[in-house]
Amino acid sequence: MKRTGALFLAVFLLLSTLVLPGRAVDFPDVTPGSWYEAPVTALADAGALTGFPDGTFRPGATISWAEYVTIIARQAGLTTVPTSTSHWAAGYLQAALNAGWYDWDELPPDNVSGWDAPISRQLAVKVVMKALLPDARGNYSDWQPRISDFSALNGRYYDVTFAAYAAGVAQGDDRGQFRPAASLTRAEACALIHRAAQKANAAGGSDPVPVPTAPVESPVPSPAATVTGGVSKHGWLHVEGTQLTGEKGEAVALHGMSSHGLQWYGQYASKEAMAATAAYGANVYRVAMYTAEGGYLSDKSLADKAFAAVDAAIENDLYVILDWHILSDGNPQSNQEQAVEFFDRASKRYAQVPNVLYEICNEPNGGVTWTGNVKPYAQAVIPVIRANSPQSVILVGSPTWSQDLHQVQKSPLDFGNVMYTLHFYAGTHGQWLRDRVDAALKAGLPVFVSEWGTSRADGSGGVFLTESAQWLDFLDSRGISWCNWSLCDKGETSAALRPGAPSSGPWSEEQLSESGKFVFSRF
Ligand code: DCB
Repeated sequence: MKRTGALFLAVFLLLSTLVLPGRAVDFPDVTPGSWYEAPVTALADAGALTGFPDGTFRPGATISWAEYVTIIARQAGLTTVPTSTSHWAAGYLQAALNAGWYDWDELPPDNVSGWDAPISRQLAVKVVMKALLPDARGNYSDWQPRISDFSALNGRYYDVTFAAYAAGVAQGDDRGQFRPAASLTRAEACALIHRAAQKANAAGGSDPVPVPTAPVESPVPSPAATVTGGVSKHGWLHVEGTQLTGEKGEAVALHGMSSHGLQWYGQYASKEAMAATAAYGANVYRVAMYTAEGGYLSDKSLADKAFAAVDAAIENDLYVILDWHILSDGNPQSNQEQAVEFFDRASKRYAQVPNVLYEICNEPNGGVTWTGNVKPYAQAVIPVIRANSPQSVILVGSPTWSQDLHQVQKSPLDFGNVMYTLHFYAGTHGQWLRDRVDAALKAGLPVFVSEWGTSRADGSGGVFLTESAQWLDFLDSRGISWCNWSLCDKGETSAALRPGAPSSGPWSEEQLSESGKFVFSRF
């Protein structure tokens, strides 16, 4: 009896996934004439969704990650890949991850219970756009003002959200809200996916889009015979006017790589990896010590990794930036005590060492202001560093992921040897941000680009080498220092190395990504 039951169920499930061409699947709980009837029917007819074993669709139920990604994967014709996980959607989820529809820190592959949890709207939009309309674009100035709860949107999803609005795939509710962190119902998800599928069909693969492509040849310079590095040449740095300056009064611009998160890609912060960048002409390395996201706050031993990386840079005669990498913890004040403690320890350890620059807050974001949050934080942390290491140069971020120099300008800090960081991603930030840099310089703010990428602001997309070259020419003409995000082999376009590249350089041309070749040629 039990067996027959199981067999019956198996046959039933099999039948329920088989869709006869041209025949609409009738779900008893899909209301005829409702706003979601057409999308649900179309996706069911296309074989992208099957409903539940009892024949229902459950339009009002919240959709999970697994359900959502599976529908899109079927719609897009993605082939499952074998995995060792027994979850029913594992093959599709792994394939979607491999295809870059989402990132492993958004849905960890080892957190199977998360697969059955609701997917948020911002992630739902990301997945459907990456899968069906990867080339769509929308811009900040058009769409930011039309999203009434824009401040709730995680910056990682700006680009993809603007693209979805511009393509007519995403739309706000009747109050203009996107509600990025909320879940979606199964009916809403189908409507979203169906709209994207229609747009994708309309685009029809017919147009070989004449994208203004970047220069294809990215010259790989041969590593210099002698590595001169920087510190033995320029000694202790200081700031004169807006210019970073060496011991003998010479203008200095630092160029080099930033690590990715040490908790994930610490192996690329090796002495050999840094030496390889120095051989291409780099004279600085940035050590990105995340605070949240599995970083220092939850694992204090990350400080030792960071110090080991700083030591490796010193051995390479490189300047080195010790970066308190706040990101999802957008307000630096939330962990000010830990920052004070960390920088006290670090600046005691490196008190006599001219190599080290301190970056006290990577990217404040999420509704913080300069005068209300970042400035008071800096006023608390800087004196602690100065007490131990009076000469060191200190880098300070600003709101909106270190883009808001115009706020800083109205109320700069009263300390010498401080520079303000400006971060940009060439596929997202253009002339308007360069104009902001010029205005800041004019107002007397020393600017340091401690992080920039050849990709869009989420670390992927592109690469945008033409735009990157424009930015670097701009920085060069103003003597501004920079570090590129990032020296690692993650499968994202901003990474300088291709997946699988060894942690110790030098790397072959095949092991460098498009971005890596370009950036190394610009040291
Ligand atoms: C910055 C962060 C940096 C982030 C890069 C690219 O964030 F400082 O940590 O790196 O820019 O987004 C990315 C990695 C991913 C990783 C992710 C989360 O490349 O592999 O999964 O961090 O740890 C920015 C910069 C600018 C903007 C938004 C972000 N912006 N952001 O202008 O909207 O949301 O992360």
